[in-house]
Amino acid sequence: MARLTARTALPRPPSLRTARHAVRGYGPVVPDQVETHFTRVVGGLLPGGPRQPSGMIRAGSSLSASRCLELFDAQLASRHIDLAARWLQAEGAGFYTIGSSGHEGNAGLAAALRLTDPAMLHYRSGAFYLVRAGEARPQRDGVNDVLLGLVAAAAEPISGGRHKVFGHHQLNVIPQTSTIASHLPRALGLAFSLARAAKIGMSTPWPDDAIVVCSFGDASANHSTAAGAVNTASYCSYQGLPLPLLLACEDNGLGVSVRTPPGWIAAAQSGRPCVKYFHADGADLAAVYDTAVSAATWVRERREPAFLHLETVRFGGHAGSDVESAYRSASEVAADLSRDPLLGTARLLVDGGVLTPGEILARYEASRERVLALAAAVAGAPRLTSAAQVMRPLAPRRPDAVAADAARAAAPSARGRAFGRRPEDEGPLTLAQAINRSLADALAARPEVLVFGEDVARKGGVYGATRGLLGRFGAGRVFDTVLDEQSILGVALGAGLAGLLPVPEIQYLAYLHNAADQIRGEAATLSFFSRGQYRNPMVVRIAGLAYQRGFGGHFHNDNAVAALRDIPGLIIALPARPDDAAAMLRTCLASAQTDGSVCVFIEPIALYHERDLHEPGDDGWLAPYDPPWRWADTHVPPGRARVYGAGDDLTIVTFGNGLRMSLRAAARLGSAGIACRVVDLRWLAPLPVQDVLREASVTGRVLVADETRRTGGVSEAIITALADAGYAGRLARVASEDSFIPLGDAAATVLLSQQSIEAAARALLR
Ligand SMILES: Cc1ncc(C[n+]2csc(CCOP(=O)(O)OP(=O)(O)O)c2C)c(N)n1
Repeated sequence: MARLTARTALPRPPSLRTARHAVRGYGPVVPDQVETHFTRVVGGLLPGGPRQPSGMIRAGSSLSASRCLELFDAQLASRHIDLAARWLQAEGAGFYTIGSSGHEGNAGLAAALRLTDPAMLHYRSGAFYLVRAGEARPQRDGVNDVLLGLVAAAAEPISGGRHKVFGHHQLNVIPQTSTIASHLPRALGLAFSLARAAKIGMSTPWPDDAIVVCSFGDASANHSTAAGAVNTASYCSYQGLPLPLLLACEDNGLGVSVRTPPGWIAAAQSGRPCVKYFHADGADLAAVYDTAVSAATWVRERREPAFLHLETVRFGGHAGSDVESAYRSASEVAADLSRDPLLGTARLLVDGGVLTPGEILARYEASRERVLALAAAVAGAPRLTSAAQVMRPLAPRRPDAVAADAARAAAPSARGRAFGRRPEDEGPLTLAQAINRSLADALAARPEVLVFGEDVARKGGVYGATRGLLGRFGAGRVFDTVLDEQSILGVALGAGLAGLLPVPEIQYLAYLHNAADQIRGEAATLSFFSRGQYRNPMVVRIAGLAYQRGFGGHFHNDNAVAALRDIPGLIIALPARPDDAAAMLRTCLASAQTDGSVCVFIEPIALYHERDLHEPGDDGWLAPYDPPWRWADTHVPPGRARVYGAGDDLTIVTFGNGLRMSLRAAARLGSAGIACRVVDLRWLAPLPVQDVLREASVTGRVLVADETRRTGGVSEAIITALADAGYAGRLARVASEDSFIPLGDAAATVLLSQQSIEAAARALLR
């Protein structure tokens, strides 16, 4: 205690904010209750007996004394990083204080795994990260990595100052967002994909016997995202699908202030089919290590999932800002002190004759000094200072490479096997047929493509868009999934990470919404938070929009795209015509494969089987399928519109079903002497702003015909883009109502129609 008191009197540097480099002394770091308890109890320990002859830390354990000492060092450093985090924040130099104190038993989990086992870590898995860093060759100083994260330094190795995460490419630690449990579907998907890649003869960045580890908290285990992922792991394993996934729940009994009912995690997780449950006391490093070795061996050898339940405590509240005394009594907090994992390891080391109590305290003190000195050294590290710097890794784009890749087809012999009759010889196709043939071409040309979703394989899709693909390409590449959109997207996230090219299907646009975070929070952020070191290419096909005849109701006729449109970096394709669909699907696949893009491909259901444009039987909505030798010429880059007609009176800007209605309206308006040009956006992101501006300025009269909702719909963006660019001509819009879509004929009352487009056009020209 005397030493701690003395340290608080060390001279304070002039100001950490200006101290860019290492400082010789540092400001007061006041010992807290946990530290005081630790030093007092260790100081009172009696020296232990002789070392185990086996070299292990205690009889019956497989944890060696030397490894235990290494892990103790990681635990000490992790504890002191938490201290440093609060100190840095108090000094105005740090931005993150959620710590790992009380959870340091997870060092034993890290030690039970291999460096090459991909890990997605809970934000309290600090000791795990430090152990991993120590295993790299050459060794990394994981402490520095984490400290750089706390101060949002641009030099931080994974996110480059964009977020405080545990992650490092060399360490196979994939960074996670702060959305609890959102990483479990990805972990599930990666485990699935490691096995699936082997089955279809593809390699991944990880060894064949790698296992995926994913840690999370006890409150997080209740989140539907976690529950869904665990259920899907169980569901897959139950069917005999290999799924090398180790789920590690770090159970401290609290989710911020809310108590997890005692025994809940064991009760909820121990009886799941085909998910083996393991339990260990997180304060007992040897027990954690031994149990984790058993769990990892189980997963590795059997390729079956396991749930490792580590009981821990949480010291220091949820975060630095959390006033724990508001919801926990002092005696309750004090009762946890005896379960301090550092104390547990100190006892192991003393009892095992490895260190004396004095040596433990000296080690503790040395670790403290080292971590705080490193913290002082990073306190002034340069941060990101411009939007350009921040956004650089958001969505890298290489248009030329994408164009080249989009023109890549399978060899004629492989195409011959994929198609009985070549699609270019079939004559004009519908939208659904064009998508189907394009998917077949993609499966033939790109061995890493997987096509999956609800009902996509045996049934061939609700609308037949994937019909016949299972038979031609096999169940390894075309498969039905469990009915859980989060898991479907999770499989895509993991498959992309594993180097595959997933093409998941969301059966209806309305059903994207309960899983949108897997695109918004997971897929779209990975490149951003890893400076492009990790990416999850994917092309998510979504059947959507309204106007289905005889098949109504909101959920099958959803026209809400706002939840997608504001996701940074997302590519949103919305083809209306068969030829565009084929070319744009190729673009999306190439963009995903080349740039790692996250692409959403919205397919207008009502146009899937449409044949006609103006008159029944005119076949005006069909289009022939381009043979591969034309793909380079017909390439459609993201963000390029298509223009129909060259009328000088009015520019109609539209997309999707609105295109067909607008072309019909334009024909009628033309008969009345109003000459229109119709712009099909084709891409909702990036929006073809330049094309719209060009076509708008020709006529000086713009009507936006938007089948999405008036509020949050696409027309808002078009009109804003025109205003931003200084467009001074006449401007109007007609959109669907801010309503859900009712069943039956009533749907027409709230939707954009050909009549409303025509009427708005006439009004604009009046
Ligand atoms: C989806 C989501 N909801 C809410 C939050 C806010 N939040 C952050 S941590 C947390 C508690 C998590 O508790 P637990 O999973 O037990 O982990 P612990 O912090 O106790 O280690 C909450 C509610 C969040 N990050 N994500």
